[in-house]
Amino acid sequence: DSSDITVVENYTANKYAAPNKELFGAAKGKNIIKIHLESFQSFLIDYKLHGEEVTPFLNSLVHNESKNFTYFDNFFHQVAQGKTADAELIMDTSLYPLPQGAAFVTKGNNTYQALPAILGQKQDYTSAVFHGDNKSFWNRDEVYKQFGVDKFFHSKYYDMNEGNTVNYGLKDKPFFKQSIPMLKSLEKPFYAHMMTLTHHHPYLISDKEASIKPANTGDPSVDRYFQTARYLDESLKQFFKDLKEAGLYKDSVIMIYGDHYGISENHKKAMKQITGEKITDFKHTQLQRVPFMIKVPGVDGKGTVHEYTSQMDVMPTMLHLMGIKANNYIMFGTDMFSKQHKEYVVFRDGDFVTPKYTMADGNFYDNDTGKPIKEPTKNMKEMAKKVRHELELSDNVLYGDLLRFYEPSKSWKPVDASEFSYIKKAE
Ligand code: GP9
Ligand code: MN
Repeated sequence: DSSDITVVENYTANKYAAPNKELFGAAKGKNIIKIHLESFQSFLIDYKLHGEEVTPFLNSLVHNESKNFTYFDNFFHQVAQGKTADAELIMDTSLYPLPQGAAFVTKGNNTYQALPAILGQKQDYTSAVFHGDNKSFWNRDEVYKQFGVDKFFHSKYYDMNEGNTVNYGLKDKPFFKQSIPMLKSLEKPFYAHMMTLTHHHPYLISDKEASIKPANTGDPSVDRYFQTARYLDESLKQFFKDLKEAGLYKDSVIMIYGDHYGISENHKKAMKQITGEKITDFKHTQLQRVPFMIKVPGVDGKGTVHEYTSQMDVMPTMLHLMGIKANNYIMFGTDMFSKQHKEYVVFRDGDFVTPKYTMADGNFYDNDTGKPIKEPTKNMKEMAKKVRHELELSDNVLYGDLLRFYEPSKSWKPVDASEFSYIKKAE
């Protein structure tokens, strides 16, 4: 009931990290372009295959050649069975995914206080999602209404002819190309979420479009993983060029993230060849890093930041950049740029990572040596308990639909799902 939300509120209020003064409001009123890198793990960054960089364009952003980007090299995904949908949930609500199923599907009619709705209500942002797949995949066309997403450009908005599609849907190059006029059509300021798709298991690409040879581990999906990553990298390079030509680059926040792993734990043998190291439970957990990088107009990029961060932290970070206090809402993450940012990364199964040690498959490991910690300290055990408690509180929010009972402290109007529709006219 409504008293349960008070317990959650007390917890998140206590975890809150106050904004970094230099950045609070730094991106207020700027367009936000959020770019989803499907199945992209951080080990691809700077990786060389056959003596070549796999993702030269992303590497150039990481190395801050434009002096604009900040890259977090210790950023982790936190998804569970909901995969892409979980990443979307975590980043737009700062709640944990569910232990079973996808909240997008099973809790698609819940009340949310999501980033698109907050930006819409407080700063008159238009929010839009771009994705070349059927609108009902992952129940997006229902849950986006609860999130307050104004426009959803799905498969019906794109030319999905045979040459343009592979695997789940639209190829990334035509996706970005065709998205430009739709992006231009949005009322400003906008919050646009561009969701790529080609770099998705089983990593299908034609010989003609593959510009790097597969790896040669003998594990076909691992071997092709590098080819679709290269294709994604090329599509991004083209998108940046097109954004510049459209006059949408300079004055926009650009945020790039990986949604989850692409190589599951069923490929440990091949991954040993790729990384040169045996894939222990510890190593597997460390491989759950995905890229996170951001450019804020008028703010110098910081290059590479080593703070331990996760998808959960994105929403409070964005709110603070927009000049909106994150403690007005229920959020389990903390602002990545805050001096008080909480440096522990929680996974759905109760495992977690801190800068010094890691819990992997229920066991503690030392990050420096990768060896098990025989006698975990009292602090470590308490941390493990805290992590499970935090997951339980978040689950209570979703299972009990508790945000129905929570009134954000400043001028909040509950989202009315019936005001949104994603049916394309003449569909
Ligand atoms: C489908 C795409 C893939 O629209 O989001 O989802 P995933 O399989 O990665 O969850
Ligand atoms: Mn995905």
